[in-house]
Amino acid sequence: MQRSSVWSVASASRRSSILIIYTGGTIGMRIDQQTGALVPFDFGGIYEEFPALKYLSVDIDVHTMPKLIDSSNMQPSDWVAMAEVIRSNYERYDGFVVLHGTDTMSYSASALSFMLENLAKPVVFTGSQIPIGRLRTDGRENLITAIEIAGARRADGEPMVPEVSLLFHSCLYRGNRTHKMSAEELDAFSSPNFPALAEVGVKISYNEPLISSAKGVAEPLRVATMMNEGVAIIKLFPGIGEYTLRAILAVEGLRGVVLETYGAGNAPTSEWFLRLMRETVERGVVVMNVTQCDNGSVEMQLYETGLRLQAAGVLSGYDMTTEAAITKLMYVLGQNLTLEESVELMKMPIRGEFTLSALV
Ligand code: ASN
Repeated sequence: MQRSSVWSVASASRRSSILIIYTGGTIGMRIDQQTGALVPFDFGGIYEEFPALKYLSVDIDVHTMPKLIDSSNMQPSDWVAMAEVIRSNYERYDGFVVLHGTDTMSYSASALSFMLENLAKPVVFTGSQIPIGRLRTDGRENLITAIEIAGARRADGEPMVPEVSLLFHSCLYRGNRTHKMSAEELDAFSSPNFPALAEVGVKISYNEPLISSAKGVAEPLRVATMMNEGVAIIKLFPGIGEYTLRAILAVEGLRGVVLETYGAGNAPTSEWFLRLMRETVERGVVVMNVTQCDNGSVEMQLYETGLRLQAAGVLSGYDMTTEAAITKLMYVLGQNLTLEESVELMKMPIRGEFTLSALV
């Protein structure tokens, strides 16, 4: 660890200690000089590689996960492993930066937002589109900015962003509001229904009223380690067949479904479809309605096509992303709760994952 007396983090009077949790992804790739192939970068040598980090008012340690993965291989067991690293280092550090592949980063950030109960410290996810070992990498800026945000404090010394967030390009978003929207652009993430928590320009401008406060967190951190994998995402399309849908919904152990519907939460009103939905709900499967649209909220009261779905017992996912809805289902159904308790939790925003004003 290296020290510097240079002050650069907004409103911090003492140095922050940050743990970087490196999970893999493009951000960690550099070119092997001998073979020319992309190989994982050793973040242990972070100060030698990025001397500029010395000018941030933070002390940095790095925890490299035992197996570095392309995030397409991410599994709920990896989320548990990440959450455990945060739990076991929670008292020692002021904030955490998770270096993660971009492909499933929104799923992981959403999952961790639910799994880390009573979180009162920053957990900032970031990654890159171009490997850190390439000249034009976006990883360097993303990494440095994420570290700065994880270490930033408010005027009263409280952490600036004590929640699970995702920093990419020039925006910091609430993690469970994000979606990877581009396979090519450097500005690869969106937060379709919630404003950015901070905008990164010459300065980092925090949107403080939108950011969770650590003040109301009275209980110690608790990590939920059971994620129920008996869940499915079903995207409707004109022509979706009864046998196909029936086969998916008949899967043994199915406990929750995210149904991606049209527009404001609309679905076909054919007899077979609604009967199948009703039967599924009556079997004790929690069915959440989210929209296929890029933004906006489910409002099942708006059209008959939504009302019929509501009458069949399908729950509104309001303006939740699919990523937040599926990981929240895994988290809620992983707790030892009754069906009624699970349904109640799904109907409430528990980590700011949907907008209360959209409730009617
Ligand atoms: N496939 C990579 C990953 O998600 C993509 C990236 O990180 N840009 O790990």
